[in-house]
Amino acid sequence: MPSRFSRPLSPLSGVLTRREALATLGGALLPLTWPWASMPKSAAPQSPRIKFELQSVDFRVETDESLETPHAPAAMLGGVAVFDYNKDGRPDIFFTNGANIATLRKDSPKYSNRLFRNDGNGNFTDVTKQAGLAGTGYDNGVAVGDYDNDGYLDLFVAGVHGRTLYHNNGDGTFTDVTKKAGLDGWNDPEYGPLWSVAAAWVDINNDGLLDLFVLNYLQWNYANEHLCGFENRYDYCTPNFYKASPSQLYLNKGDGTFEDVSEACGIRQHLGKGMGIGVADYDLDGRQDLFITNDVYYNYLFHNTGSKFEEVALEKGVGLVEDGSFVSGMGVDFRDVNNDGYPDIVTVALDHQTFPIWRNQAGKTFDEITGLSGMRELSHSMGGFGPGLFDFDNDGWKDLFVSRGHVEARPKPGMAIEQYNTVFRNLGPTGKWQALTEEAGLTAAPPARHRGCAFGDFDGDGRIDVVTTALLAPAEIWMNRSQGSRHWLDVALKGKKSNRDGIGAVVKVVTKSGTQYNHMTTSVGYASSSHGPVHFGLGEEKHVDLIEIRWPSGIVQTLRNVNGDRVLTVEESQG
Ligand SMILES: [Ca+2]
Ligand SMILES: [Ca+2]
Ligand SMILES: [Ca+2]
Ligand SMILES: [Ca+2]
Repeated sequence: MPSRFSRPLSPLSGVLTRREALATLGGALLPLTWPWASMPKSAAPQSPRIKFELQSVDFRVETDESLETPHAPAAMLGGVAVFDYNKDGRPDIFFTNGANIATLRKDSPKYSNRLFRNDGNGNFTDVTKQAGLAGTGYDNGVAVGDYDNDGYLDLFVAGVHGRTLYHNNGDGTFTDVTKKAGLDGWNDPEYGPLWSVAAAWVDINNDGLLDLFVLNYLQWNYANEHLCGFENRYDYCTPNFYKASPSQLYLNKGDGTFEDVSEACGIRQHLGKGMGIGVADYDLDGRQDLFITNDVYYNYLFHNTGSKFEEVALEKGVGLVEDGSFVSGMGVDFRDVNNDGYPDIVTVALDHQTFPIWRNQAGKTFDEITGLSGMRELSHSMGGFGPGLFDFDNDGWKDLFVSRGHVEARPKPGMAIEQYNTVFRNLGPTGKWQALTEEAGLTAAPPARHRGCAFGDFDGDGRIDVVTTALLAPAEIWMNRSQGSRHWLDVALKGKKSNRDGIGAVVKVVTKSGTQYNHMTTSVGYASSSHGPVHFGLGEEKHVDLIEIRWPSGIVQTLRNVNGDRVLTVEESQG
């Protein structure tokens, strides 16, 4: 373990939750609503509703599915990335895609991964060939991050028995540098070929270089597939039929190469069936922690101690849902939902399992509030893959978008295979959610087996738009057309001492209406990646009194009296 994997930082000061305050006063009674540290006055249930408008895009996920002999990977594809690859200020879209399931090779043009350049005015142009991003294998997930800090965003593509690191050359082209970087370790000497569903860029040791976490799913191979029947017809098996895999952690050496530190960091020992990676510093000690959802198994919470990761999910209350059962944990978003400064955890699962939510209790433990927040009832009949916490109506409270669909392929009694997407409006101080599907315009596309979702402001109007994928069905761009003249501020980070993307930076925004928190991460949704400025809805406030940025380097930067309704680029100060 390199010695530089250590940089103690003092916790954020001045953040005291209501629970902490109560604890200080010796109060044992806990509020039934969320412990709001601050309440933007603008939030109210009667505020403008969230509305999306469907825009088509010429892409569909090709899985090579055959229900005569279903093969597990064909149910799990669909990672998508939103990122500005050519630095023109407009976010572009990259779709991962499948291949021949038997050979895991892209033997037809229909299997090509695709890069769509955003040319403005709603035009997306397919530039896959020029960019060199067609790919070769059965690709599942994608992670965006500028690993060499040259200002151009690079791509890691995670696949079934294969993976690729693409270096962005800055001229619209990418180069496959996987081998040179030492990231071709998909064939594990102990566990065999790995099926990587997703990955996350995160600076684990705060040295200014993004490290890479690769999340692996089941041990699978084509020749020995399990067949599971239902009324004499086959469908996808549950994960219980497959063995777990180790995940991988690669330390960025700063010279274009990476070192596998999975074992030394305490990651490899925890075999899992990983589906989602949430990245946040949940205890505000300045070090990035990781939350992993595992499919029909315990979740993992990897606490970063500065020298390694300690798995603390059960002791922190997030290892299982509150009834103690395993659920099909899918994607995750690890963000502050109630604006108390502590990142909360939102995951999604299948029908009848609900979408679990854990409230971070001052960085010490988590309480599951799925029932308390109303989410249990709202999501009971839903299956989800990708959750994303963004303030879609810019009222100061992060809402939850979920790309929905069932993992199985054949309809069964009481089970919807193809589903609409849903957005859950955060009702602010009440701690409740409002589910919007048809009301939000999301029935404009037919129900589908939705998988990936990624987020960004495609048209620069300050409203966060969404792109979703679906198996063997058209991808969907959801342009945000929410009504009302709510104000907003996008904070685009430019790290100097910290990593160029500012991944891990915590941004606090204070207006007359209250205080909000968000942080920079690209690991959102299922198998997907969203790289953009840190977004804040400002409600009725046109101005921000204070912005405080806590960079991963430890530098704290403060800006005062900032006008809203724009993208504010902040370069890391000298400290
Ligand atoms: Ca780069
Ligand atoms: Ca931490
Ligand atoms: Ca909102
Ligand atoms: Ca927009």
